[in-house]
Amino acid sequence: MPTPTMEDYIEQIYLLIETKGYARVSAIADALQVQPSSVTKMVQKLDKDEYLNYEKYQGLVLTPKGQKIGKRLVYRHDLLEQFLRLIGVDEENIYKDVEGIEHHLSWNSIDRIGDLVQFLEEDEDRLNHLRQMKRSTEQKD
Ligand SMILES: [Mn+2]
Repeated sequence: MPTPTMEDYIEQIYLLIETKGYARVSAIADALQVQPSSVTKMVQKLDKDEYLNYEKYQGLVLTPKGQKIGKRLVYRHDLLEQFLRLIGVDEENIYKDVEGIEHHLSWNSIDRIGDLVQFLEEDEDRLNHLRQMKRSTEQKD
């Protein structure tokens, strides 16, 4: 299993490849706000662990194993954002909160949150009820 840091890299590399078609060391460094030298180091480790193939000056490609986990990590991030948004968390907190929790939940919890998101979205009344609760809680604060 990849560590949280490895997960962040695989997630960003997958996103970059999905949106731009390629992932350069400099773009990964920007996305994760780390030094390019740290990216090179981690990319070499991810290559060794068979998540990707890295050729200096030629860029990198995810292996099928890297693609599979990358897809799940991006799904998990998006699901958690969707969940926090649905329950009424303020927009300014959503990204940071997801980055803080995403590595620390089991896939079991992710799946149950997925069910809950579906449950809330299925019926407008459920969401309205929740929004009403939010309003009355905020009035008390
Ligand atoms: Mn993330």
